[in-house]
Amino acid sequence: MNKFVEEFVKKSSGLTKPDRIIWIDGSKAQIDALRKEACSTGEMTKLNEDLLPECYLHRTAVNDVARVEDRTFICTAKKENAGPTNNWKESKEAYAMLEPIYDGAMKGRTMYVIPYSMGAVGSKFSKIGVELTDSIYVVLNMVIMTRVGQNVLDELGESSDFVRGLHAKADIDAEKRYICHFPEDNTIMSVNSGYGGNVLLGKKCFALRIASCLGRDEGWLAEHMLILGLEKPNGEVKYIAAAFPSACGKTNLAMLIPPKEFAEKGYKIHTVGDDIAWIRKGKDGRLYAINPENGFFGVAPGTNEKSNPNALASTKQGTIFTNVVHNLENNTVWWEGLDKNPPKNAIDWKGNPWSGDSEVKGAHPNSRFTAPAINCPCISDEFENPEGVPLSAIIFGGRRAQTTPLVYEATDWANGVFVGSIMASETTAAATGAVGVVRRDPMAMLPFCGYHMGDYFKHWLEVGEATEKQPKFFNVNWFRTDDEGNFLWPGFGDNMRVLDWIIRRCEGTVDAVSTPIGNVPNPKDINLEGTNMTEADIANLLTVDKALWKKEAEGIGEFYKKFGEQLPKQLATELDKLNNNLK
Ligand code: OXD
Ligand code: MN
Repeated sequence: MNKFVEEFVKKSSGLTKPDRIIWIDGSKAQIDALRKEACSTGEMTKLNEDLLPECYLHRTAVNDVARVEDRTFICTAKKENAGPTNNWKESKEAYAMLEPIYDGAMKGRTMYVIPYSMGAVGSKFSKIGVELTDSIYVVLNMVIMTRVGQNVLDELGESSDFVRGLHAKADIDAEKRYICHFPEDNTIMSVNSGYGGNVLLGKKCFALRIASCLGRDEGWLAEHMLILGLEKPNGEVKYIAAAFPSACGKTNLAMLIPPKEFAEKGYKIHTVGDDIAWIRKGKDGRLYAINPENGFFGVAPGTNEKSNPNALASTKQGTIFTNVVHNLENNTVWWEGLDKNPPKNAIDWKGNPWSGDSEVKGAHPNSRFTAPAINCPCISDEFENPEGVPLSAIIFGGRRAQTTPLVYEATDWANGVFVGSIMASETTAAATGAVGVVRRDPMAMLPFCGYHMGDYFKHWLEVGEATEKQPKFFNVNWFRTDDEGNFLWPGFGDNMRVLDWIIRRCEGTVDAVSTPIGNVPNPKDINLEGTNMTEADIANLLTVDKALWKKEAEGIGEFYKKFGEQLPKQLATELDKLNNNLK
């Protein structure tokens, strides 16, 4: 027992007034009992034990289906600590505002105390959290997504060094929904939601927003990145971390299946993580990364045997499905894009009778699976390695119909940070075919950076200065289209062809062509074996249109103005260099 944890539980239960308090020890018996209880109240539904063993279905309230960026706050003493890209509240005012909302919120309910570790228990990378919640759904998701149990408290010992999280469902009132982070107190308060990204406090709230602040103070990086290992035919494995905004294919890239021609030669991809990377310098001067999570909280629609067989396989056991279709024919689940056989007799994500002939979608577009990482057929042997994996390359990427080539390489670390800082993703205005609206999303961290983004860029630059053996930076864009809006690049497994070039650049075994924005491949160096694409197609995907980039540079200049004095000089210099190169 840890007196700081006890104090936190006492203070929080004094406020929320639960009928009972249960400590989660992570044992199978306790988890099974909670699953039973959740099924008895209708909070969860047990699925077909033969087809989906130990799998459950849950439906959230219809007004509570996604992360709520407009109700997510960074609460600090001073506004400038949160910076221009975050919603801010003064800490004391935020606590005072939250208090009446939490007061008595757990009356008639049970408070569960979840001690959890982000990262393998005992690794020097890892951090401990304690989440208090009145939701069994949250407990059972946290058990999949993090390492939960008594061993975490044992590891914590007498230390006060843990992140405090208080979640209460309250009335799921969207008007009183708040996801508040107090990085100066290592505290998270989430109320009036039951949706994963808002309530599984280990994920975005701790592992990105709070951890980005811890990383700033302790000299490491908390990033919205997948981590994969690329095994070459000689058995050597090279590791890559890659940041993409949500819905740009991180889980698919992390679990990529190489095209036949590569697989036959012995190329393989090993998944270390699909969403979050904690990165710090190792003794040998290289950067090492861990995935602090223990499961995948993936988007279900579009996941199928072709797009991502490894993700699908990961959901076949011990998985919680949220807001998908309940197939009553065999008590399993279905979602749009799973296969071409929607069930005839089913219940949709809102709980209404539904069949494949219905006009409306059966699964919510943001319906999810929470699956144990260990289920993934291509999970890396290094997944639990407490030392992490050494990074050869860091990739940034977004969804751009135009402008950004299939792949380009930054010229050095500062230029790489610049490339990450100007990341953007387009929304497609499909009806008119107009060019999409660009949202700048630096390093895919816009919704997740817990402090001033200008300082975050500075921190990235400082980490580079302290790193003797730096990984190389690249930018990719799988989403370039032709004039009719057709994708020019097949994506999915074929992205292996780009990863192959990236690794060869890291090894110095292939040349590149200099452009105003960085180095692009010679088209002949992208291995097209087994495709019907030509070198000319690749050349077309690699063009750097100066007129478009001049417009882009203007947009970057506008965006950078937000950061005022806190924009690091090196980044302003990088923008000047880009403008000069474009002259
Ligand atoms: C996200 C997620 O929204 O990973 O980025 O859930
Ligand atoms: Mn994410």
